[in-house]
Amino acid sequence: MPASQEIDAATWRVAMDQLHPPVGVNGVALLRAFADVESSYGEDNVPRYEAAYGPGGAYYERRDPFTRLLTPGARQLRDLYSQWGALACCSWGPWQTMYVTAIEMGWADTPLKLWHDTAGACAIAATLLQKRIFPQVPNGANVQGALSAIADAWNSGSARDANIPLDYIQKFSFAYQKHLAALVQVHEGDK
Ligand SMILES: [Ca+2]
Repeated sequence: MPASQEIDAATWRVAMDQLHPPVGVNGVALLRAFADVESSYGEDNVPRYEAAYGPGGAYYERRDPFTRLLTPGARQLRDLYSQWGALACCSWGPWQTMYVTAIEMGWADTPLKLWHDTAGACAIAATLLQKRIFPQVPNGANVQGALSAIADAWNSGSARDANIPLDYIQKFSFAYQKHLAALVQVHEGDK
């Protein structure tokens, strides 16, 4: 297990350049809150095996209901599994990003690098938010509505399905407010 990874200023700069959050939402507070909720801010960033992504799991076995052929996603998981075994079915790093998700977001390196390269993992988390999460925020949502949709999409994969992880949304919203307040305090201190 590596030493806990401090998330430094350079890491945030990498991510901030990529983020265009919904109006009224602070991108850095978002990333900090997810790192907080997912791994106690990098203190607890051990890889976690997600059974749904491995042999016998729902994503690994998913087939087209008509043709019975494996879906492209299932084929991709199997390719990664043949290369990395169980490492391909884990979430990694301060943001606990699934390896396959990181690959889809442009990660071109190993699972272990996703664990150890905090700046790289932060950039991938930012890309995930930008490409896959923000587009799920309903038009005209207020800030709390946007935060709820973002937390729902991050945790359950979709903000538009029946699975609404209320505990996670609440925990995330609390962390977001905490990190936002800390950012404002730092900013006020600059004056
Ligand atoms: Ca959902």
